[in-house]
Amino acid sequence: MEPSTRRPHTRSRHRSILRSLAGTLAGVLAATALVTGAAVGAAPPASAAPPGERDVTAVLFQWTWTSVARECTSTLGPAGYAYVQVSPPQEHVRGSQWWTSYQPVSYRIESKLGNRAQFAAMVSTCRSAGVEVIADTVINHMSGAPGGGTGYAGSPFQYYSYPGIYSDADFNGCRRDIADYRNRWEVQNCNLVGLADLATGSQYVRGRIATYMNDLIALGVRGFRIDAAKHMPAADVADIVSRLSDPSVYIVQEVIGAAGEPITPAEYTGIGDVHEFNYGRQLKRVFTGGDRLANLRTFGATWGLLPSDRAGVFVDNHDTERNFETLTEADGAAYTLANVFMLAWPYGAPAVHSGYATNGDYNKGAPQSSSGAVLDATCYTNGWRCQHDWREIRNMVGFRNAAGTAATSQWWDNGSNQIAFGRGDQAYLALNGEGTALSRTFTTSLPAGVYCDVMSGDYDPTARSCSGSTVTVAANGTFSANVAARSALAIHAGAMLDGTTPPPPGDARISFGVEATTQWGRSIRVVGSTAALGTWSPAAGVALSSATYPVWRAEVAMPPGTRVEYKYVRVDGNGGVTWESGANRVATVPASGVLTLSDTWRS
Ligand code: LM2
Ligand code: CA
Repeated sequence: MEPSTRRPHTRSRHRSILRSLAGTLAGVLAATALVTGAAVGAAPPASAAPPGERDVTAVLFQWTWTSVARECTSTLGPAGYAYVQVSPPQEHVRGSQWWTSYQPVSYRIESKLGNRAQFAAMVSTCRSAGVEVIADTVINHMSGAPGGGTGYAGSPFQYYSYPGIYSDADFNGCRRDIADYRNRWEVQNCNLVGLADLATGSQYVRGRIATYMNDLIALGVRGFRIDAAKHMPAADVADIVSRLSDPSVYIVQEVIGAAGEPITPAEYTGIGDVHEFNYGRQLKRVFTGGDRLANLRTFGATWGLLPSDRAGVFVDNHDTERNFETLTEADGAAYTLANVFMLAWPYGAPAVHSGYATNGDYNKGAPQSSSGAVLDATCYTNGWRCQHDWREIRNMVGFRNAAGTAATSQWWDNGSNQIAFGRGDQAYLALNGEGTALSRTFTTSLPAGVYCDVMSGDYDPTARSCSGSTVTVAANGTFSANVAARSALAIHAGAMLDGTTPPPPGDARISFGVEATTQWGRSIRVVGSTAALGTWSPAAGVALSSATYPVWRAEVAMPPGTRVEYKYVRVDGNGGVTWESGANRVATVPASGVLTLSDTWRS
């Protein structure tokens, strides 16, 4: 096999959907206002991008469904992760190695990671926590040579024979291993490391694969990583995806680009996102001294990477942490800082890999009992690394969500390995990749105020407090700080401390805030009796930011002393509007300064 050129992964597509949603939201809202019986107010204002556009995936590699569910509630949802990607859920060959997951023997949802009921419960729990599930799907092949037996859930099988599912004729005729990656036909029709290669050109095989994926959709899955996509012609993948019952699911395809190969990632971008392996490779080069961090100023498509809106990116994944093509968690600060940079930088849809210690053993399966049962993961025990929960990484998810679609601004570097940049007026990162401290007055586009440095501590949105150090941004946007060697400083609008900066006099406003857990793609608006609140028309109301999810918030300036009636509405991905129940809420704009409301959604 050829480690650097096989395994494609993929995830792409939701952002283009979000983007089109952004464009149509105002119009759809205007239309649905009629349907829901709301009074129709003035013409809706041009709508900005909807709040709640989030794109970070946590990859909980080889986690049991029970532990994924728990982690969604305890950590992924509160941190603002949009997705959790789980390991392949179908029945597979028996064995203690992790890679048994990549040798399907049936499409029963019963594997070493849990059974169907546990999978369904996990999806439901994660969705309630605001986290959608991406399933890793292995559809290019079935099990490897030589033989058969019974799969994890008891299904009998033989190489090229999976009773009731596939028989010999459903596999490509090549039957030998891929040897020459410069030969397109061979890469797509022969066996990847001996794995029985499905005839994805066949109608029956396409239909059977789509039936499996649609079963996952019926269980609530909202995205797919398509394993080994490079080993299937793009037309075959496109045909399978066209059969999905929900065309809005997120697709990210594993297509490992490599110099000199005829099959390229770009061939697959019409289907969905494609994993950009050169992203992780370049970050390894830059963060290990092969280039200066200052050159990251232009990192993106001009480096020969895929277009940003088609790229799924990562610092490492389960394969590259084993073949060392990229940084791994064993690389210490370089790894953490590369993840921090990835989450701050507006390129691609980032995935944070979260694995377990292998102690140098490529095959080593996830921590398991003496009888071979994979143990539920508990962070930082039994070798579970939990990169998704490392403070710097976890808190950069909130930074990215707060930054939203803002472009980079105020770039600064020292010509070497100290860099800093903002994301509009929402967020600012200083990253010190050198071995000496960085002491400097930085210039930002942020509003004045006291911010929590979320690299040094956590921001508590309920108490509006910071367990780390704080940074005071002056009215001219500057702040002075010391950034220790090989560390970072990150501040953003979703982690500002209250009451430390007196508002300018006469600046009367209400900070509307409502705690509401929502499914991905949904957003919350406030609508009310005054013009500023859209005079009861949802389309003209005010979109709340999900930066402090599950608390949605937005400030609205209004004449001092005004009595307003208001309600919150939920907007779903199709533009459908759901009003919260009960009587209108009432508040009065203060004489000056901000009135901060902490409401709870009434379902
Ligand atoms: C992928 N992407 O395209 C996955 O990201 C990658 O992890 C998978 O390989 C691969 N494609 C197939 O789905 C892993 C692992 C291999 C392992 C296979 C199948 O990296 O080492 O191969 O899963 O389980 C193993 C043995 C290999 C043997 C093969 C078939 O390591 O020596 O080949 O099973 O029995 C004869
Ligand atoms: Ca193939």
